[in-house]
Amino acid sequence: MSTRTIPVSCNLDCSGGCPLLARVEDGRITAIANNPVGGPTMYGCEKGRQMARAIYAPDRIKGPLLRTGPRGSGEFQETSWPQALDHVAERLSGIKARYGNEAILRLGGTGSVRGALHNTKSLPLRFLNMFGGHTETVGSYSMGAASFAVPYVLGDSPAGVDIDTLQFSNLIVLWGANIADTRSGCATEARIREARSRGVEVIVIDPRRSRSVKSLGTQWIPVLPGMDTALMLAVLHVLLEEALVDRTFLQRYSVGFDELEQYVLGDADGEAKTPQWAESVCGTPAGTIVQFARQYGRAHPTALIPGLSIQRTIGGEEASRIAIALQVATGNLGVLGGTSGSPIWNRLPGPRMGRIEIPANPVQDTVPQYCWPDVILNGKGGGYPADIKAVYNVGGNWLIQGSDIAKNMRAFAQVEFSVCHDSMLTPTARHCDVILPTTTFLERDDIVFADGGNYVLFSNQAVSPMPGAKNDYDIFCELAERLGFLPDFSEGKSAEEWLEGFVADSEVPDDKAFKSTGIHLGADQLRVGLSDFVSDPHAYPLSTPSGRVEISSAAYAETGFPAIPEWRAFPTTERHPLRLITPHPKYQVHSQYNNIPWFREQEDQVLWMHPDDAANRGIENGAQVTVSSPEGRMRIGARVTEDIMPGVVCLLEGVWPSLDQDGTDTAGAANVLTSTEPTLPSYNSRTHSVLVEVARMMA
Ligand SMILES: Nc1nc2c(c(=O)[nH]1)N[C@H]1C(S)=C(S)[C@@H](COP(=O)(O)OP(=O)(O)OC[C@H]3O[C@@H](n4cnc5c(=O)[nH]c(N)nc54)[C@H](O)[C@@H]3O)O[C@H]1N2
Ligand SMILES: Nc1nc2c(c(=O)[nH]1)N[C@H]1C(S)=C(S)[C@@H](COP(=O)(O)OP(=O)(O)OC[C@H]3O[C@@H](n4cnc5c(=O)[nH]c(N)nc54)[C@H](O)[C@@H]3O)O[C@H]1N2
Ligand SMILES: [Mo]
Repeated sequence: MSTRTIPVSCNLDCSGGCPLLARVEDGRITAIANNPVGGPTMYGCEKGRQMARAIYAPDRIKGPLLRTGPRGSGEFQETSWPQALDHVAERLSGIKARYGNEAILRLGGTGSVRGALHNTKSLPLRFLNMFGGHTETVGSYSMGAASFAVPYVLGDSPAGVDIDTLQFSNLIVLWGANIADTRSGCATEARIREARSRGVEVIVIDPRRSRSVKSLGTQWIPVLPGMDTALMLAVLHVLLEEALVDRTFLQRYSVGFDELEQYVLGDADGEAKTPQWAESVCGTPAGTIVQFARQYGRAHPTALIPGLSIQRTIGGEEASRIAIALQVATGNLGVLGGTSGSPIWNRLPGPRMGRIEIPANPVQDTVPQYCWPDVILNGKGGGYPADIKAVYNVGGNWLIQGSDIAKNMRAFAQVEFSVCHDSMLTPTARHCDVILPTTTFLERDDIVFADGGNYVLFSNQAVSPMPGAKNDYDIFCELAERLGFLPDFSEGKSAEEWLEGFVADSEVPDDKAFKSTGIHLGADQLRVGLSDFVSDPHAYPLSTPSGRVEISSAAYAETGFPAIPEWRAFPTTERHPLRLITPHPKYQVHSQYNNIPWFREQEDQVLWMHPDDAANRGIENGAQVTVSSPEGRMRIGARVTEDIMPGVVCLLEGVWPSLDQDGTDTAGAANVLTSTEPTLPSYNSRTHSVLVEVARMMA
């Protein structure tokens, strides 16, 4: 029997590549463990360690499929690779000839998004742009509102910190961040635990008592979803009243605080943003706000770590802006142990390394990602730049991960042609015309980037591709050959040659060591973004119009929203008096692995509900309930628990739906309830601003 231990990396979309070791016996993965090479703080989680269950899952697609029944029926016939590829090439050429390249919409991208080569975003972009272009979506499900708003405040300087700098924090505030589940880098949880063991206070601000509160033993401050801006205004009110604002810091590094101050004090609109005011808006007790603000104002440095959740709301743009203002007002931006406050708080460039290039898209017009089904359904008549006729989906399951599943199904039904690369027959794949089965990332070599950390990983191929599956790269090469642009697409290189070229074009000194250890660590692990600006704002100005942090932004005001971050109301209605949040599952990345029993069984899919809300509706723990929103309906079991605030209900995202005849979901697929109406002005996701009603099911 041959046994090998192979350095690999997780390539899932949870903000970090984690260094792992795969044990391979007789060509089969038998175990996956942490790779100790990254030191004790860098470790993976069960999603990576149990990944073999996904690789060997019986429902891996075993060969190309052509649809035979109605879309979504699941009726397909198996076909050969040459036939499937001929068919795709022919249909794409036909669409291009009849309607132009803008009629092709690219969907997906996050499946394997950290790879230098086998990247489910870069490869289809390279392919489609070389084919003559396509309609591209802009913004993102993850952090669209923040990506839009933060540059108005900070310009384009990387505003992240290396996670190891948390060793120097005196207070850590997880503002809508649930690190125990969502990871946000492979060392984040370890660094927070380490801080706890030093006696540092960690505070979680969240509508629910999340696993982070429980497993990290932190303080929990409840807040109604989407109301973080209001809560932050009240925190500022206390800081101002108690002279805990760092005026020197503000003056040196920012513009526009006086305008925000007037708004906080109520000079601007007659309403002081006091803790009492905030209590009525946010559901957070006024006394708790005062206590928290004092603690925050006095502890220095404070790492304010916003989750991306706070900007996946109506007004998420403002939450992103005011969180930065708080860190400036308390002198915590750009200092060791602090953060910028941006929800994109951990992104700094990693080690220099080559990667597959994306040529410019000849089709200039773009459409908002969050509204892709509206683009398909309404086209030019609805004010969008193109009439979409074809969908090219690689590494995405947006039929169910996009908001409003019923609308997404209508959109898929309307296109003339759709193709999907995936390893599993996802609900999105079931609605496509052609499915091309792909490898998963342990079936190929790749270089894997972390989102923020100063390291890069070499993930060695652990096993041969599963029967019938091909790498996305090879699929695109074969299509490019049929369409006449293979020499441009592949540049005559094999996958191995691409990877060798990337390493040659990198700062990695020894490619053998890189492959055999699986990691290259950059020299400095304690980088603080914006520290040069803080050391000398004249020598290192920001790229904002003023060169400083723009707490008030004239450029932002041109979007039609106020120059300063103001709170936005999102009132409940009589029909839908509860607020639904749909956080990310611990044991899945989104919808990935939901079809695999072990992962699905780690956590019950139930609706969390506060005892008061349950009692008002005659609902007992474990009862079956219906959840309804303007978009759809679901039947599900209720968990009655004090772990969630009154007025809020919670359902994990990522479940594959099971729809009744009338469209009611019985599996717990969150997006039957959500809406594609975006937050403005960024046109991005608001999946944490959803109103629903819950009712007991009659026996
Ligand atoms: N295990 C796992 N890890 C993941 C992912 C995954 O699917 N599974 N997905 C990855 C991806 S792509 C992303 S974008 C990130 C997402 O990272 P986040 O957006 O931070 O994750 P969420 O789970 O949506 O929310 C985090 C916490 O915020 C709370 N919350 C919800 N709404 C609000 C609000 O309005 N205000 C406040 N203060 N709190 C709120 C939720 O209850 C939850 O506990 O996670 C990444 N990590
Ligand atoms: N209600 C609600 N909805 C949400 C969210 C929420 O918080 N609440 N979060 C949103 C967020 S932040 C995000 S990022 C999106 C994510 O939504 P999606 O991008 O749809 O994410 P996944 O479900 O992970 O789907 C990725 C797909 O890629 C496939 N895949 C993996 N590796 C490869 C590969 O190498 N090649 C190919 N071809 N395919 C591969 C997987 O099998 C899977 O089907 O969901 C969003 N949807
Ligand atoms: Mo995301």
